[in-house]
Amino acid sequence: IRDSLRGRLNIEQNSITLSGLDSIADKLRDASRIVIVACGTSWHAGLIGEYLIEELCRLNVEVEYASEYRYRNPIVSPNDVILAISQSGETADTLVALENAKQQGATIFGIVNVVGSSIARIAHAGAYTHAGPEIGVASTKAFTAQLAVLQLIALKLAEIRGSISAGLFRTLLRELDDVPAKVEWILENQIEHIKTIARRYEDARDFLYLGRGYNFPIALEGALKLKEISYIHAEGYPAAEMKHGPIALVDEQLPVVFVATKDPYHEKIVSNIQEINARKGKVVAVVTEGDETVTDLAEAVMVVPQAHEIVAPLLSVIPLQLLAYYIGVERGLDVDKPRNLAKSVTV
Ligand code: F1P
Repeated sequence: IRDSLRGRLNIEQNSITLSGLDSIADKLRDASRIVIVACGTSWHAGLIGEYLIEELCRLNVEVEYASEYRYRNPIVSPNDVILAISQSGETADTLVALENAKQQGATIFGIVNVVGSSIARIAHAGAYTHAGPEIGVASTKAFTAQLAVLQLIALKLAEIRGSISAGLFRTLLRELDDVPAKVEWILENQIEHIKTIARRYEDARDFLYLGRGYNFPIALEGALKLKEISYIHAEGYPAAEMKHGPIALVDEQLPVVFVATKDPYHEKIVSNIQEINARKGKVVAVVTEGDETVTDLAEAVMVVPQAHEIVAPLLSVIPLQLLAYYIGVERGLDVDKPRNLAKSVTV
């Protein structure tokens, strides 16, 4: 995260430097919509990108699985700006989706980690995530770096389009600058505790992950990490969708992980937790430091420092990545090389 922000976030000057974005500023000012195209973890980052850009820039955003976008017949116009997100920059589905959109005149902006990769080359402009090489197959630090870059893009775009107040811009810049230290706090203070939680749930057959607003894509990502690293079936859902189906799964065997950091909908999440408790599900929650509202309702809580709700996903995903990792370790699995997964899905 620190490397993704370095040289781009200028606190003294109260500004953001993203030369790739500057080069397509005219396109972005006039764009009627942005389409985000990605796969897997990168698609989850894209969902947060949608929430950020729609909230801060009041610009229509669609998020597409590249693996579907390439096979259907989407409407693409020369006014579209496509944000392509990919850790490897080589994912075949994303590459083909972009080639199709480019042929139809869309402008492609790449958010990739690997310098000179195929997606970086096909893009008209872009911003590298600078997350360094991922050692493991499952995307983890690439995800947080993607979120950091998306935050910068949304803020810069909001500035270009004049859709953000000077006060909120300044607040979010400072909040972003504080994120690396807060992540360090989580790593220093939560790991031993998360290991204990992992031991308690390593035998579970299924997990449910729930979140609302910015925490919904984090719930999806938490579930995906658990599937990838621990081979435990896990589903991520918007918290309010629970009553439209998944609640039928809840019994005393099921751990339900809530991403329950403080935000404007906190009371709603608390009542969702009570609904799970009433059905004897095992509640695990990611909560904000100092917030006690969930403590007595959960079997276990993982704590993250306070942050503005727009920036909070960068923090709340870390305990979920650690939980998946330590459950995988407890189960004796090779967490860096999960079975059946490839670092770059090039076919
Ligand atoms: C997309 C992705 C990863 C996942 C795994 C398989 O890759 O689905 O999110 O963790 O490595 O590929 P990319 O386009 O972001 O490189």
